[in-house]
Amino acid sequence: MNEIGRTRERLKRLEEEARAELCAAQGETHLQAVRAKYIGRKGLLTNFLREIRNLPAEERPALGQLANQLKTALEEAAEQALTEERERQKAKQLLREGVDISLPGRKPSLGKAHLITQVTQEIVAIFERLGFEVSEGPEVELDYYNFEALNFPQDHPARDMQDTFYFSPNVVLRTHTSPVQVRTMEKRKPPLRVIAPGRVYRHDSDPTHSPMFHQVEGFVVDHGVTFADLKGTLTFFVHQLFGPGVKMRFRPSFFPFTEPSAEVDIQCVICQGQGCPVCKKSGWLEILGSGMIDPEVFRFVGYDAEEFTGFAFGLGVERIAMLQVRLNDIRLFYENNLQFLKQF
Ligand code: 2NM
Repeated sequence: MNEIGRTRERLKRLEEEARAELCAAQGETHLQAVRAKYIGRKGLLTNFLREIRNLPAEERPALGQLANQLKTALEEAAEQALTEERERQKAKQLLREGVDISLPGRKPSLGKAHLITQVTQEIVAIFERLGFEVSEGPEVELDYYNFEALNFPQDHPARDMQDTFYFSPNVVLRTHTSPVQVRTMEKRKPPLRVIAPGRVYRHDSDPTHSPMFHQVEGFVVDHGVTFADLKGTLTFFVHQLFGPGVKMRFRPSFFPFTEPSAEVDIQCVICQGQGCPVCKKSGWLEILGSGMIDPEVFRFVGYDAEEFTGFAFGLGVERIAMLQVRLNDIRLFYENNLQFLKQF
C-alpha cells in the first residue's frame, strides 16, 4: 500500500474511533471531551489538517478534501449526540420533578355564611316580604337610647353593672337593638315598618347565654295599628319560620317599653309538647317578646300618642338557631370550628 492509501486508512480508523467514542460517551461533559479530542483546537483531526502541508504536493488536495469532509461529518455527529444528550437530561429532570400536568387542579374549598348569619337573613327576608325595611345602628350606645328613651326606670335591674357593659355612666354596649328603633322614630315620621338585626351585649355567660349575641327587633307605627296587627304579623312570621303546622300561643308579659306586652311560645320542637328537659317539662318554648309600644316611648321621640299607635317585637337569633338545628350549647357558634360550622 502507498503513502496515500495508508493515510486514508488512518483517517478511516480515526473516524470509526471517533464515532464509537461519541456513541459510548456518558453525559455532556464526556461528549464535549470526545469532541475536543478529535476536532478541538488540539484535536487529532485538527492536528492532521495542520500537518497536511508536510505531505507531497500532489497528495495534498485529495487528502485535504477528505479530512475536511471528515471534520464536518464529525462536527455534525458530535452536535447531534449533544442535542440528544440534552433532550435525555431534560426528560429525566421533568420525570424527577414529578409534575403530572394531566392531574386535575386542587379545588379551593368554598366558604359559606355562618349559621347565625343564615338564620338572621332568613328572619329578615320574611319581614321584608311584609314591607319592613332594614335598619342598623351603633353597638356602642348612649344610655339615653339604650335605656332612658325606652322607659327603663333609673333603678331598673337591667341597668345594673352586673348585667350591662359600661364604658362610662352615659355610654354602654347596647343590650338590645331597640335603640335603633328609637333613633329611627326620632328622625322620621310614621308610617314606619322597620326591622333591626345586629349584635347585642349582656354580662352573662353559660351554656345558653353568651356575652355577645344577635337580635332581630322590629316595629310598626301608623294610624290605627292594633294588637290584632301584632298577632297577625307574628303568627305569619312563626308559620313561615317553623312551618304552618306549628302550634303557638301569646302569653301576657311585661317590658318597660311596651304595654300591653306578650311573649310568643311555640310547641316544643324536641318533644312535640310532651314535656322534656329542653322545654323544662312545660311543652312550650319561648321564642320572642312583643307588645304595643308604650306611649312614654312615643313621648321621648316626639310622636303624639293620641294620633299614632304601634307594636314592636324582639327575638334572639342564637336561640332560634339552637332550636332549629337542636344544639344545647351556645358557645359552639363562637369557636370557629369549621368541622362544626360546615354542617349548616
Ligand atoms: C322586645 C320585646 C318587646 C321593642 C320595642 C321597641 C321600640 F323601640 F319600638 F320601643 N323596639 N323593640 C321590643 C318590644 C323588643 O324584645 C324582646
